[in-house]
Amino acid sequence: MWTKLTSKVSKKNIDNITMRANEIVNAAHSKEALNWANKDFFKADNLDLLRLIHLDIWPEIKGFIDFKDPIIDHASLLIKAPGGEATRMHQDIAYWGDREFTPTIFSVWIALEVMTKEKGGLHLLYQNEVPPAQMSNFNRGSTYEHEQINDAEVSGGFPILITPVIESELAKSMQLVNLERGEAVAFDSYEPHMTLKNTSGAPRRAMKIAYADGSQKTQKHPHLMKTIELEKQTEL
Ligand SMILES: O=C(O)CCC(=O)C(=O)O
Ligand SMILES: [Fe+2]
Repeated sequence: MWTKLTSKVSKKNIDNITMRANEIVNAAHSKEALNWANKDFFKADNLDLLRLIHLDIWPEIKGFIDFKDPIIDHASLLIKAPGGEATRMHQDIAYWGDREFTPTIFSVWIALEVMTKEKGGLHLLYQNEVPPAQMSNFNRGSTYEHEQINDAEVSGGFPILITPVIESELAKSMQLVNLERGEAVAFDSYEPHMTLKNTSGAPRRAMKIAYADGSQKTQKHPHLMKTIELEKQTEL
């Protein structure tokens, strides 16, 4: 299940994160280095920006979900280098199965620029779109069969994939989600998704914030922080 958020990230916040993302792109010496930089981007630095971006979207989301202890499970920059490989179809639950007692994690995928197929924009199943008010029904899906592939590089660093027969069936109803700069979609951990190879000649700039209910966390994986902790911080 997924929904396009009505709220958008402000131009000022997108401008700021784009500036910092560009520094990462320029400093990375390889596609692999860029992948790791993406994952670490919001861990120690850039929490000031994460807070501002969170505050742009969270008021809308908060109204529709009922978490006892809202946390940010993780947040990443999602830059796909020019020529960066397709991220083949998967459900995030295949990666996150041991993180929670009951699945609650959902991702907010934010476009830092206009998304196209050629850039490697996000593709989702059109029949799974719901209005934002139905976010309360997130994470009640089921898991398709996945397989682990050996060479993670062939799939943009995502090595657990929906098996080929199911993938080609689902692919018939997958579509690019059209997103302008600052627009975002929220999708739950059962939502099959993929992105194509970036053939645009320029880096694709996106980011995600994965929210969860901390009351369901196992100790298998550290989380970033509680939303109230992030909101409280004034001098990051
Ligand atoms: O942004 C992408 O290319 C794919 C990201 C993805 O699959 C995820 O963040 O779960
Ligand atoms: Fe994913």
